[in-house]
Amino acid sequence: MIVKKYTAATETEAALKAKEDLGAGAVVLNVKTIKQRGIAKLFKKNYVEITAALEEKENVTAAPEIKKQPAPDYQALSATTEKAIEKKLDTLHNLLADQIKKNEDDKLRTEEQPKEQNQPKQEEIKENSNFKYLKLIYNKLIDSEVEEKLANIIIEDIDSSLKKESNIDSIISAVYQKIILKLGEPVVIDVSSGRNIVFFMGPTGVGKTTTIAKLASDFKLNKGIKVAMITADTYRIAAVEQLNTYAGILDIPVSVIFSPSELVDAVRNYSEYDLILVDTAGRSHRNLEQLGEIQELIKNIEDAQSDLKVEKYLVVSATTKYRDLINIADAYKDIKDYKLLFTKLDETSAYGNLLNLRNRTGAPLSYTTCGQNVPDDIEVTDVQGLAKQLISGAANTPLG
Ligand SMILES: Nc1nc2c(ncn2[C@@H]2O[C@H](COP(=O)(O)OP(=O)(O)OP(=O)(O)O)[C@@H](O)[C@H]2O)c(=O)[nH]1
Ligand SMILES: [Mg+2]
Repeated sequence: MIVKKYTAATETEAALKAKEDLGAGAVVLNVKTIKQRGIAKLFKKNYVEITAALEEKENVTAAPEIKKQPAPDYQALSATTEKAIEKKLDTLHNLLADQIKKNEDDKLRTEEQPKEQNQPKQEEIKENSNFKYLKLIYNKLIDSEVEEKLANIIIEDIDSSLKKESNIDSIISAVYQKIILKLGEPVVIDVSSGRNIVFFMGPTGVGKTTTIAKLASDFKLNKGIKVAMITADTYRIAAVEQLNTYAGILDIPVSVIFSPSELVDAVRNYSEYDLILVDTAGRSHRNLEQLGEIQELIKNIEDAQSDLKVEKYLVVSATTKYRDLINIADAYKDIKDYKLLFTKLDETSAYGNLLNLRNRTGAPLSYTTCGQNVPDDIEVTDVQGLAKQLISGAANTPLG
């Protein structure tokens, strides 16, 4: 893993610098505003410092003995970033420290009982402090509903890269950074380099239409982009009315289409618009015929070879069981290059599924929504916040 710091006037500029230097795979670990102090305040502006990281490709053919040596990049990482990250993780540290103390107290209490006295203390011998902390963090990840296999991989990776008897701060930092790299940088709608048509697909009732309304509002009112909407959801009268209502409030045109060929015509009529948001009817992942219709819609537009960039978002609810999410993702696997958009984060306290599905599909995260309010309850996935929540176990305070 390569970790470096970049400074610039804004977070976006600093992130761009990181991407130029480390490549598109770079992810932001931490953002800090550096305020000028004393007399410098008069002459210099505040600036932003970001810490970015790039996970190097794992060498599949590497001989096993490489593992024996401490990874040099990890050492560099601790030195350069620990301070900033430790600060951010203060709360987490306290929480884990409390938990450890509680575990130790419990252990002492158990040991005081005469029955236990004769038993060999094998566990204690085995448990060096790294093991103890990692076990605790592992339990927190499981509590956050990170799938067991993935939690094991994360913990084993960290374990092999740690110095013996590392302190809790560097262990938390290492896990935090690993999770951020696994979550990756969110990918969102970008109209800066040309016109976009964006398809929203996914199971019934997850919040596709509501999310479209939130995004339409943000792009039109906050970013001044010309937005149009199309709905292919003609299965329910109420669905068209729902989108029409939002369109009316936002003063955005909306077309209703009944077939893939009508979509091409509707898009042609919107040649003046920079962003076209397409709502599709909720599809059961068990109904492959309906899924085929969505594929056809997208293919028709891709084949039409207009100047439009075609983007796809698979909208899923954070409250859905992981096993069902896997089935949903499998059903959509023929639709290439989609992004994952998680809704209803306000209705769950365990965010493991975001990491699980991101890891399983390889599709980037994008936005998350955390309530029914249009336009407010949406944000670009807060990867840092999410990583912290995952390490501290099921969330007490929801994200967003
Ligand atoms: N709590 C919560 N509710 C949400 C969120 N997003 C949408 N909803 C609600 O979920 C319900 C369904 O939302 P829709 O936008 O109609 O969902 P859809 O995916 O378009 O549904 P279909 O078109 O029927 O497939 C509505 O009551 C929304 O207000 C969210 O982030 N949190
Ligand atoms: Mg809908």
